[in-house]
Amino acid sequence: MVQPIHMATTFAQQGVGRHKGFEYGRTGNPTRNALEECLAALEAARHCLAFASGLGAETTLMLLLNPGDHVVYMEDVYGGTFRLFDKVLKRYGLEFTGIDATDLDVVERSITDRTRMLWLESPTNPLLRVVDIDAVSEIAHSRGAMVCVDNTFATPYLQQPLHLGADVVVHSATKYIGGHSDVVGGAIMTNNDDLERQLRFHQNAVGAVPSPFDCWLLLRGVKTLALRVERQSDNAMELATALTSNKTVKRVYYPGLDSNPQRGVAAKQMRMFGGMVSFEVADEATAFRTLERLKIFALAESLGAVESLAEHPARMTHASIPAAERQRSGVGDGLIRLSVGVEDVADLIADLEQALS
Ligand code: P1T
Repeated sequence: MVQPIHMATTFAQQGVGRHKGFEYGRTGNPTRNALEECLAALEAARHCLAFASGLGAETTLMLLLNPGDHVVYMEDVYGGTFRLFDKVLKRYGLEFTGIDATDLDVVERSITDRTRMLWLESPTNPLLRVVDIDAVSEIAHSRGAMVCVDNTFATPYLQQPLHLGADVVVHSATKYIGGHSDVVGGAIMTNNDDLERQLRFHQNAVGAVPSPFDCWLLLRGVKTLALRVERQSDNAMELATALTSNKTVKRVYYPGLDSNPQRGVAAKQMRMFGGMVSFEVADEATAFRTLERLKIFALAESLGAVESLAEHPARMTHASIPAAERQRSGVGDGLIRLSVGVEDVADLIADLEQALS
């Protein structure tokens, strides 16, 4: 019932090149294989490759591209993803254009002859905007570009982008897949055999692989994914609704609210609306004061675990995005992001209300 943790870094061979599937720990490991099989099944994918972190997975995927290739990305993405594109990969000749991918005309216009990939997050971090994965994939494919969806916020339980037309899915497994704030990990899923061969080569060549113990923790955590995410989604829906009637709150971002313009797309492609909620207060000082007053929500980066967390994107998770760009994509100084946990929702609402009072 429980996968062993195979710590071996190397495996004895019966003759040179004759072995039972494993040679060297970076190349392959039985615990990692078990994790990859499990995560592939969750995304209903033919292939999964596990990595040491979400960014390790993203970097390895992007190294499949060549200098001069163009990537169009949804402008509202995790700050670390933006930093990887802007500060690292641009130096290797890749070109990036950030767009509002909720507008299909903008998607159409942003694709050039050199566009190889569209990079989507849905729901996005931190504004929970929802991109129509099916519609964007159709446009991208008609122009010869592939679609990668960072499915971290939705989880494979709520949304399966490969079924919606995407070519590749990436995850920060650190979040909902692990679920307990005790392991950093990443994953890539695809149904494309050729892409899998290239990724498998790069996984070994680049070496951003997870430890056997980390694979074991992810296997353990993911057993309760559905239970956790259902509870978190229920809690988030109630909490977002309560926030809409709080007078200190200027705006609530949650795809499940009737007032959300993307609710229809979210309902079409997601089972529930997820455990992340963001909201705006008047300014940075009010946001800081609110965050410091919270008692049940911990003030911390990251998300997706059983414990509720709150953070300030502009100064924390998205601080690596230049202020002007941040403001343009709507991540203001009064924005607070919540990762809603599995606690009693009445306690969570009471905590927010006392902090906002
Ligand atoms: O932290 P890491 O496992 O490397 O994953 C990076 C990453 C990728 N994609 C999304 C959507 C993410 O949210 C993250 C990491 N995000 C946080 C740490 C955060 O607090 O938003």
